[in-house]
Amino acid sequence: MGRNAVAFVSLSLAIGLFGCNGGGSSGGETFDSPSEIVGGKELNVELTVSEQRNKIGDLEFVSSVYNGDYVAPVLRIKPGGVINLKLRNLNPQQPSNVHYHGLEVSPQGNSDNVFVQVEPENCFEYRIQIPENDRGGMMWYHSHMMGLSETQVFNGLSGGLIIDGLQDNLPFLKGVKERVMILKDIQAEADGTVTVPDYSKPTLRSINGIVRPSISIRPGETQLWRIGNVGANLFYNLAVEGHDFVEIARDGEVRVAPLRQASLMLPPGARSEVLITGAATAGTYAFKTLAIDTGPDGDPTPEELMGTLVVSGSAATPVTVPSTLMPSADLREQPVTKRRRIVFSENNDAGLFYINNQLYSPSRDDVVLPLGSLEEWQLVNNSQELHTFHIHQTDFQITARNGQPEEFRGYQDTVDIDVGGTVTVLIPFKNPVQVGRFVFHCHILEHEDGGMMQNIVVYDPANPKGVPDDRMTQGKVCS
Ligand SMILES: [Cu+2]
Repeated sequence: MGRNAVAFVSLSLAIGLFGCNGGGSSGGETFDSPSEIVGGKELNVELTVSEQRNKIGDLEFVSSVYNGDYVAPVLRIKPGGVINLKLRNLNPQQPSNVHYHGLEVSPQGNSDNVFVQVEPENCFEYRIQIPENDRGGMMWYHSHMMGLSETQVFNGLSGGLIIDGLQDNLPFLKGVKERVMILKDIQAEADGTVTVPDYSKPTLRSINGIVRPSISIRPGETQLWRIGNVGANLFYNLAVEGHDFVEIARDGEVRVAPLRQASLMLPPGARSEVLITGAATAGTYAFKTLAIDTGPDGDPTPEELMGTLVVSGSAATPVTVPSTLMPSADLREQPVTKRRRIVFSENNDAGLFYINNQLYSPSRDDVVLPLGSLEEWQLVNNSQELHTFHIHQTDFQITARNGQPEEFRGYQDTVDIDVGGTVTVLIPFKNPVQVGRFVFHCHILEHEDGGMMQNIVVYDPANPKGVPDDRMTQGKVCS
């Protein structure tokens, strides 16, 4: 939080203001999947950014979105495939760009280059080469426009991206019903305009743009929920009354072993792929995001109803989940090449957010390291609110939280750091596609835009001058 640190309006008032459809614990619209653009080894897609009127629940608003819809299309691609994405920016006021969150792809040129700036009326053609060895999972794409990320993602410039293959690699998932869930929230002024969120006011959360959907499942039926927190700032802590989640992938990375959880914490930017099995007893069960203590300076995050799980129909046989999923290399067995301390702090009143006491500068390279490194970073939260560390072009392994060792569960690309706490991570920089200049930052986008981001350069020791400066990459007038 950094603006308008005012006490939160009560949830009942929030519901009253929005006049949420369904108006209570159930009776909302039926769950529906987001639209998809499905590619095989090649995905050719055009995303047009423009201001459009949309309606979520009873809230009508005009915001900057992809292809006319508040819920952008989910992109599907196979491992080894190529995404050819043409971004057409018809927003008359703001430049934009696209970041491919979670992908271990090149940060250079027209690949996943966050320094790209596509001015109004201009176009840019991205080419993203998906690794052949990707094991499948849920990623996402969103605007990463410096200083405007919060505004643009909050308006609607974010969507899901699924790399196929999870079901092939985990055969027990064959025949399991899949539900993609895109989580976002929106607020609008009285005239329907959308700017930046103010969490002292109510915000309207939705799943695939549906407010409090009812989600059906049979007793004993196991479903795969692929959940992405693709909003600008908010945390989610999801729970379904009477049900557990069995997490099989985090941030698009298959877990070493399944992890049963009563609630599922999703910091901004995080994804989780979970199995849920319908209760033996038919009925309706509340699907909530639980209250989260984001710290004295954090955004209010009260408990809210997200939807309703409706258990009905003939009984099904639950899927048996094996005790191990897919092996991954435990990075603790490899030598660390360098240790760093990355401190998150802020001047909350001024809305300024720092990493190692510095505000972001695109012209300054903060971390420079050779390809082949395995670094250990201690992430330190020296502020009075949660922060969420995210790094581009790689995943990391958590080894400790607040000084306590963590069991190895697999890799991820996003992690929250407790107020006054620490998280220790091992980050591999061993894949030649990582060579280039990219960023790490807090994924609370208000904080990223407010300075909590740094540049990192990975160079090839055999060619130390071989990192091109892509920081002035521009779009062209659309043809
Ligand atoms: Cu932050």
